[in-house]
Amino acid sequence: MVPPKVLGAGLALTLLGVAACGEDPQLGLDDKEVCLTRRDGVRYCIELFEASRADANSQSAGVDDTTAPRSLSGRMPWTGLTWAAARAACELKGKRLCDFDEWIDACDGEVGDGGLTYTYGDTRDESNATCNTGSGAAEPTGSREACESPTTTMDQSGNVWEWSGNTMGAASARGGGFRSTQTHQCASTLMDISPTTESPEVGFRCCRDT
Ligand SMILES: [Ca+2]
Ligand SMILES: [Ca+2]
Repeated sequence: MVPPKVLGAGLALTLLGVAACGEDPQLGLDDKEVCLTRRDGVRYCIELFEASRADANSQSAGVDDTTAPRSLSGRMPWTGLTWAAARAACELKGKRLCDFDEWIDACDGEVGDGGLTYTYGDTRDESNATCNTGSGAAEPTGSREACESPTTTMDQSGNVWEWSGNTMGAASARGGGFRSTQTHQCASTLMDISPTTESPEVGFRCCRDT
């Protein structure tokens, strides 16, 4: 039998190894992301959670607009900012917004045109229990465990719409929000919204090149 203190040392080394990559000095937690293959064969990483301010928690979206956003569970998402402000926020940590195909394929689980209709499946959940799609307010990131895509991203359907695209021409808000009982498909785009709109229903998540 292995002595407990040896097991403890091994665990400590493992945790150190994980924490060494992108450790946040304020929270001591790493951003959560998954790295996938894009349609052109290039690898990229997309954050698992909608972005939240560095000082957000489960009750408050925070007020710190100048520190890099986080991608963590249990934090109220950062909303009410323009597409350009969302892109700038991602750039604070060397990331960018997700491009159309990156965002969609992470949501639908299949590289290319195919994939799930909603992040949780092909049939719309009329109970609105799977994702936050039939309520009056945003929820902390990752609140609905079943609102998970095949690639393990959370809340791509519902909760808050997410700014995507890295040029003004490609700017769009995707995936539906907390009021979107019908339009929370992976391919859903918020119509009639200018990139300069600041809406409490629109947030973002960041991507990066590998
Ligand atoms: Ca796809
Ligand atoms: Ca969302």
